[in-house]
Formats: sequence, structure tokens, C-alpha cells
Amino acid sequence: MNEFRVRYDWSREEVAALYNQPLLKLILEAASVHRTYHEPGEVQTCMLLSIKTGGCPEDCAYCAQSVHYSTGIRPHKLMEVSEVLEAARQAKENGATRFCMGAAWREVRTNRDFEKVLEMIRQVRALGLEVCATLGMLTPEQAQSLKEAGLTAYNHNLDTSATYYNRIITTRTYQDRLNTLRAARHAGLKLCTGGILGLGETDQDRIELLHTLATFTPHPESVPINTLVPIAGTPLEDMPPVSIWEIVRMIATARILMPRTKIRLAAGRERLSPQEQALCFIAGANSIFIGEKLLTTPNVEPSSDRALFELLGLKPMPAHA
Ligand code: SAM
Ligand code: DTB
Ligand code: SF4
Repeated sequence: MNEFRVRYDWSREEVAALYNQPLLKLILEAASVHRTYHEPGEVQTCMLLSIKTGGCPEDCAYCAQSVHYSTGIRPHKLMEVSEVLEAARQAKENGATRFCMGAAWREVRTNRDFEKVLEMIRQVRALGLEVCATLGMLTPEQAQSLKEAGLTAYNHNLDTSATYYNRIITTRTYQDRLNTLRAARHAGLKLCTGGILGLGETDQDRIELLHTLATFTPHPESVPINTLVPIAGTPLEDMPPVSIWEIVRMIATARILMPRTKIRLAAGRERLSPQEQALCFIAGANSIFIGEKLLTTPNVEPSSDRALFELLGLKPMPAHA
């Protein structure tokens, strides 16, 4: 029995106390938890593909793909199964162990497009990759179909606290989000759900989000920590960048609260130096998005990531670890 027990009964006060610790103490504690539960040299490598881009009816204030803002992205209807399979093959060749497909949908409709997505999942899974999808809201039946097609995990971010949520999105509720997560879990899918820093939220909101995530029983299998990629034309285009110290504080607290979870240093990594990224790995991050592009914005250059892995002695975590 180690001293860092996996707990689901964290109180808001306990989360706040961890979060507000002196930073170095917090990092060191997180690093100890990390070493207890994970192989510190392994980082999960996920490749994202936007299988349907733009034209989304939701009004998420950070998003390039909402119809409510003119952001200048090129919309694209659902891709063909063969194109997606080719991208997945390349992802595997480039060292990815998880392939994540994103669609700019408010919710899944049970129609021919959904059938196509199920076929994409079957074919990508047959390559030996973990498959994740993020398609908006799901019914329990749709979640079940995704599971049967071989989906590993479903991504559906809570983004921020329940309190701050309606300042960022007005076209759905926090409870809608929680319902989809419940449907996904009930179908036996792993959960990938996290947030975004830099939406104008307070420390209190971050603590509230961490508390919500850390009291999921069991914990989400992965928690992406994104920092806002500001998109011209959206209401949040002029938000100031989030400091590395805030990112590290968020990652370290998440690591202590959810010892077994993969904590992903997600969007916004492009802005961080190798030193800053190393600090995030020390604080417990053990998953990243690789590849040239996220959904609509550039990611870290693959050659820089190869150099970073070489420099820090990191290797990709095997699929289904
Ligand atoms: N439409 C689906 C949904 O919202 O669940 C799936 C795609 S959506 C783009 C996936 C997630 O990407 C969002 O929940 C949000 O957390 C993240 N995201 C989108 N735009 C972002 C941005 N500009 N900066 C950081 N994260 C972003
Ligand atoms: C997640 O947490 N971040 C990813 C993925 N899950 C779907 C998306 C990041 C999007 C960044 C902005 C863009 O490229 O449009
Ligand atoms: Fe649509 Fe998802 Fe973008 Fe919100 S985050 S506007 S739901 S694509």
C-alpha cells in the first residue's frame, strides 16, 4: 500500500489546498505520484484528425468551427473512410499509438454519416491503434454502437467549471455534457475529458473543474489540459496567454488527484519551449498530441518532437498499456 491512494471522495477544500500549495512542493509531490503509478519515460502519443470541419451550430466562444463566428476556416464535409484510413496508417508510421477523430457536430445523428464513422473506427482499430472519437453529444444507443465498432475512448471535454460554463457556451448545458459522459461510460468506453485554460476563468473555476473530474468514479482514463489557442474572429481572440506556471500548477494538481489517469499536455503546446514542456512532464503530464495539425490550428513540428523525445529520453507509450 503506497501513500498515494486513488481516491474519488475529494472535497472541494482538499482540491483547493492541493492547488494552492507552494508551486515547487506541488510539483515534487506530483512527480512522486507520477513515479508510483507510471513509467516516467513513457508518453502517450495521440494523433488528431478533423474528419468533419466547421459549420458547427454550437457557440463555444473559443472555437474556430462555430457558425456563429467568422474565422476564415475552410469547412469540409465528412471525410471518406479510405482517406481516414490512410491518415491513420501515416499516424502509426509516425509513432502515434492513439488516433483521435474529431467532428464539428453538436450531436451525433443516427444516419449514414454515423455508419461511416463506425466503419472508420473498425478499420482504424484493425491497424492496432487505440481509437478515440469526439463527435459531440451521444445517446446511450449511439455510445453502444461506438463501443461495438471497437472504439477505445470517447473525448468530450467539460472545458471549465459548471459555474463559468454559460459564459463560454450558451447552446448546451454542463448537464448535457455530463449526460454524454455517463452514456459513454455506461457503454464501456474509456473517458477522455478535460478542460481549457485561458478562457478568462478564475483559480476557483479551475479548482471546481478539477474537483468535478477527480470525483468521477472511476476517474477519466485521460484528461487533456488544453490552453486556449486564440482564434481570430471568436469572442476570445484577444485573451492573454496563460503562464507556464499556471499550466504546471493545473497539471500537477490533476496528477495528484487522479494518479492513474493520463494527463495530456494538449492544445497550446506549440507555444512552450522544450524546457517548459519538460517541466510539464516532471509535474505528471504523460500524453501529448503529435503531428503537424490539431483540428484547425498548427501543432508542434514533428521534427521538434522527435528531438524532444531524444533529448529527454522519452518513448511512446505502447497502445492499450
Ligand atoms: N464538437 C465536439 C465537441 O465539442 O465535443 C468535438 C470537437 S471540439 C473542437 C473538441 C474540443 O477541442 C473542445 O471541447 C475544446 O475543449 C477543444 N478546443 C476547441 N477549440 C479550441 C481552442 N481554440 N483552444 C483550445 N482548445 C480548443
Ligand atoms: C482536446 O482536448 N483537444 C483537442 C482534442 N481534444 C479534440 C482539440 C484541440 C483543438 C485546438 C484548436 C484547433 O485546432 O481548432
Ligand atoms: Fe462545435 Fe465542438 Fe467547436 Fe463547440 S467545440 S463549436 S461543439 S466543434
